[in-house]
Amino acid sequence: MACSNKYTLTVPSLLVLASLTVNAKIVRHTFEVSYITGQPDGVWTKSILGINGKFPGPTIEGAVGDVAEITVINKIHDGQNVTIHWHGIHQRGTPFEDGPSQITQCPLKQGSTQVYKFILTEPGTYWYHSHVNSQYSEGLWGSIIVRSPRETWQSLYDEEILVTLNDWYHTSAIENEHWFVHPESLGAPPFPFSVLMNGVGRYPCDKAKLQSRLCDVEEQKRPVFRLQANKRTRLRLVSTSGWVAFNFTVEGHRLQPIEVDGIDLAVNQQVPQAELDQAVFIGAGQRYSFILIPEKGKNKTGSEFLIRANLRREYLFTRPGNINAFPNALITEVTGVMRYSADDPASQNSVTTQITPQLISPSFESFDYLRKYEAAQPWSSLRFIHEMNLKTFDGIPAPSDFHRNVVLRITFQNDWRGIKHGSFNGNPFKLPHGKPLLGKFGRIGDGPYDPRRHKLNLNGHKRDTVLVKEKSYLVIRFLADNPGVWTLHCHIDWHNLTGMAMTFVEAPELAACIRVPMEAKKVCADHNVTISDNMGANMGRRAWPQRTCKKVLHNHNHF
Ligand SMILES: *[C@@H]1O[C@H](CO)[C@@H](O)[C@H](O)[C@H]1NC(C)=O
Ligand SMILES: *[C@@H]1O[C@H](CO)[C@@H](O)[C@H](O)[C@H]1NC(C)=O
Ligand SMILES: *[C@@H]1O[C@H](CO)[C@@H](O)[C@H](O)[C@H]1NC(C)=O
Ligand SMILES: *[C@@H]1O[C@H](CO)[C@@H](O)[C@H](O)[C@H]1NC(C)=O
Ligand SMILES: *[C@@H]1O[C@H](CO)[C@@H](O)[C@H](O)[C@H]1NC(C)=O
Ligand SMILES: [Cu+2]
Repeated sequence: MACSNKYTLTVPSLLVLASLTVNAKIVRHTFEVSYITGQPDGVWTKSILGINGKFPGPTIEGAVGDVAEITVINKIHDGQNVTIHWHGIHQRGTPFEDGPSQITQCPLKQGSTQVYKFILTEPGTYWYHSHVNSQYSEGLWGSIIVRSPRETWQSLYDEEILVTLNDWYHTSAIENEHWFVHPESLGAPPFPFSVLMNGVGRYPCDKAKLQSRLCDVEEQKRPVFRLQANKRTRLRLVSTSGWVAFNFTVEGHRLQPIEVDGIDLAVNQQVPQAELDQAVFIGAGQRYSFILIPEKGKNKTGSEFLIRANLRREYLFTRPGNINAFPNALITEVTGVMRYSADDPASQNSVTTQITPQLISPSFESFDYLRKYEAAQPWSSLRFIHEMNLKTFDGIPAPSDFHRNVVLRITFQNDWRGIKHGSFNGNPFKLPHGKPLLGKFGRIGDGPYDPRRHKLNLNGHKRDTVLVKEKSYLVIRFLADNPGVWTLHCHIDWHNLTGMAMTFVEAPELAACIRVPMEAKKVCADHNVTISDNMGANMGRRAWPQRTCKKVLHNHNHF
């Protein structure tokens, strides 16, 4: 069966070397994970996985070279395990901090604590999310901003704003999973109920009431960013979606892309404003940074613009009997507001003195259905960013040659019970029980592949999450220079859940050199699981002596 949606793959592969700065500090957070109640789109729900009683989770802000030290405490009351994955963070030398449950770590059981500790090596926009089942669709996520003291495009902006987009479900992740992994779903994922921007949105209350759910129109909110007309803004966009992809635009502005998934882009500042793009198509897990370029004369004090995202419904599908019985109630558009306020003389002075641009937090206002904003332009009239035309700032091309080919065929098939599984090469991934994989080899099927047919865009197009269109192919070439076990999976959470995942073991001998810290052992011990230090022991290969390890790992950060 062809399913008309897109696949997102995560490649936690690392292409740049870490560098420690002199002013490195420790970025500390404590995350208490528990269920909270709330009404992100106006509809009351008890199935929100919050951090410290809030959804979305706090934004982690740090600088290149800083050590992130995040203490995660599992306070989920019903016995669910939890882990956190730091999406896009290289984890060079610290693969055991990466998060995938039962792959690189044992999950934290109820009551357990784990201190994650890793270095923020690359500047850019990242995010974190649960890596247990589909918990992140219940809100267990947040954003990560890593700044550089020498930010590539610092001269182009004074302030920053952060916009997140995601799909939202009124049914709990456990209900969704049970329903989806059941023949009756016919492979149609749980249909989203609404879409959120910065954790807020709206769902029709009349429909909610038909479903016996409490709903308050007054609780339907939108984020409002107050900016100053004379200041220039960097907008960081993060899609924390579990399934859907969005069209995104800011009315009255052009988008000058400067970063994608932590990769700084080359920017041609000579391009006339009218030739800049106005919109972007963004899939699950992806990020962008843009400089917002107001169209001529539009940055007037007092003017307001809609920040607009529309879910691309043509990539979703449903079937009768979906766990969401009201697919047509989905409001596909979610909006925020950008408001240019009067200049604040005090902060005007700070333009010159401020070293790090400030992140302007939004306020949240109820939807005002009567209010008129500047007429929204139809999507078809907007110029979209062409992903393949983006060039990296460093201009370093992709490796021109390769040593190993892996062909992954993305397929769906029914098992004997009639449950539809997503897979790579027809082998739905199954999580190991008990001991996590760490350094164990899984077999990867190699298929025929003809590089002559697969012309690569070698001009340096790089990112960690890519969209693979239906009935098409994508070639990923990366330098295997980060020893460890890494998960490659579909970032459409529902597809991953049924098996569209696999593991890469990079440089197994070297990976075996990396010592698993006591902290990881402790988390496993909470399950009465003992893990050995030596990942290589799992592989039936001879581990290298420590002396060799030291020499070869010389260039890798690790604790
Ligand atoms: C939590 O993790 C342990 C160890 O992997 C597993 O045995 C247990 O079933 C998990 N708990 C739940 C609720 O999934
Ligand atoms: C992907 O699915 C596996 C189960 O096969 C699960 O353990 C893992 O946490 C899922 N990842 C995400 C990001 O949800
Ligand atoms: C609008 O932006 C332009 C370009 O950044 C700037 O020159 C101008 O002063 C701004 N207008 C106001 C009212 O601040
Ligand atoms: C998104 O943009 C594309 C390209 O202009 C357009 O064809 C499509 O209708 C838009 N869809 C939504 C839901 O906004
Ligand atoms: C671990 O072992 C101890 C002692 O045998 C036992 O009391 C405890 O219930 C076990 N815990 C788990 C998660 O199996
Ligand atoms: Cu991710």
